[in-house]
Amino acid sequence: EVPPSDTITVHDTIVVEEGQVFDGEGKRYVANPDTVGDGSQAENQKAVFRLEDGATLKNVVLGHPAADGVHTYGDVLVQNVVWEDIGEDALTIKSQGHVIVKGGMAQHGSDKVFQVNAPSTFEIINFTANNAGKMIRQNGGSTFKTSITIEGSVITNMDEAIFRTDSNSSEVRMTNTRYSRVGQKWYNVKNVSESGN
Ligand code: DGU
Ligand code: CA
Ligand code: CA
Ligand code: CA
Repeated sequence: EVPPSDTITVHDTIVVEEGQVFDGEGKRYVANPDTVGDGSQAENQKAVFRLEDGATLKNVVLGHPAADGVHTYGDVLVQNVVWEDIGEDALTIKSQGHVIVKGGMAQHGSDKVFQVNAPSTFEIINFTANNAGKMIRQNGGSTFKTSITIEGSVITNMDEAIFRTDSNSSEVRMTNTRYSRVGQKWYNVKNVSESGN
């Protein structure tokens, strides 16, 4: 538990510039609901963190309200980041890249945890996801390819699916992962491989 004294209110999206590392040192970041977003299901809220190409975000706790969470632009690393209460969604891949989420946890989302809005390689390693609609959603109606790997993770209480897509070319590989109550698990995913789950 992060003490209230270690909570930082974000009034304007924090931009982690190209190639930079932002280390939150375990502090909790919450959005100013008036300037960033209230964490409801309203679209067009701002991100708490915007990660440019080559950025790393680590050791951050996102508290309520988490607005539109984390937005990624390119190849980024998200390490040991905890969403205590997912906002509109937790993280969105906004432009093409290789996104790695390693360690950390996200819980209590009304709908999506991870939103994929651009072609990508998306690796989720040693992550815990609990209580949301779906863990991963490729933007509805989009037909680009995303290649997803889920490794060594724990996924519980998804109403609808682990991954939902409308794209015939997208794929998921899930290994060494424990899951329960995840709805239909794969929703319209044409290319699935699983081992050790
Ligand atoms: O087409 O793009 O829910 O990124 C509708 C919109 C919607 C996105 C998405 C997101 O799909 O806003 O949060
Ligand atoms: Ca949304
Ligand atoms: Ca969103
Ligand atoms: Ca929530």
